[in-house]
Amino acid sequence: MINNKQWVITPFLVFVLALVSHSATAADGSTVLQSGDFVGYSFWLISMALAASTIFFLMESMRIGGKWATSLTVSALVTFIAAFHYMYMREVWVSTGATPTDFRYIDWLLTVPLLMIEFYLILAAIAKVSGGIFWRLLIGTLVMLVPGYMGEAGYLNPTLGFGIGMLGWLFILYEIFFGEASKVAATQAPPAVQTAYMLMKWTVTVGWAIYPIGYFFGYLAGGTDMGTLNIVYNLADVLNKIAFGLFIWYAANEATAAKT
Ligand SMILES: *C/C=C(C)/C=C/C=C(C)/C=C/C1=C(C)CCCC1(C)C
Repeated sequence: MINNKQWVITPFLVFVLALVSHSATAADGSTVLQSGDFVGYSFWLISMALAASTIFFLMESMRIGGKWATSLTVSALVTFIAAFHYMYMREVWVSTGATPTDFRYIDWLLTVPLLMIEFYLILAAIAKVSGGIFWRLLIGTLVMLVPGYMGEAGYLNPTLGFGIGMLGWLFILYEIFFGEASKVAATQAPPAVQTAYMLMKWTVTVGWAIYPIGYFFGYLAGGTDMGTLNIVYNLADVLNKIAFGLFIWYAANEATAAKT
């Protein structure tokens, strides 16, 4: 059943996305994707996958609803924000061949805290959890990203920025592997939520490692091929943003079905 809300939101989204992607075909031809530009292809692929995921998560948020509505809406916000940024990044790459580092960090500043909050939200959907989980994960993200940006942009020594950023990431990993969040998940979560938590936790460990590795090769180990680095980042975001949302969707679906 399609309800009123869905009738309003779906055409709105299609309109916004059409508007943004329009700019990708400028009249002078400079921003047209060249045949054989595989990095450019990967930018297109992820932009569209993110846009489609946004519609999916929003529709599912309204269908499943209840205690899971917020987690699914946040998944949609993550893919929506990233879809927008990717459309701009794609243009930067296709028209100049430059790496859109600033856009990536602006995107991360919004999407990474939202991804972290998901750990709190999926636990809050099934148990009573303290706000401490929320705040620790949020602070961990900022400690990871802000010095990382300052190091890449030249406001801070690159090694120092990297080192502080790594501590932020380790702090996050500690919380989700051994901290309060992990204890709530292990003792109170139904099986589907435990599975989702486990998959999300490993995404933050393995999937997220791509970014510090890219930083390391790009800034500390004497430079790397920017084309390859961009493809790797683009594919990593399929796991880190879209699959991450799907893990939550799985938990929402199963936990809701188990009750009815
Ligand atoms: C959707 C985008 C995501 C999940 C981006 C994640 C970014 C990181 C995990 C970045 C991590 C970094 C460090 C751990 C050390 C300092 C350098 C950073 C910022 C690249």
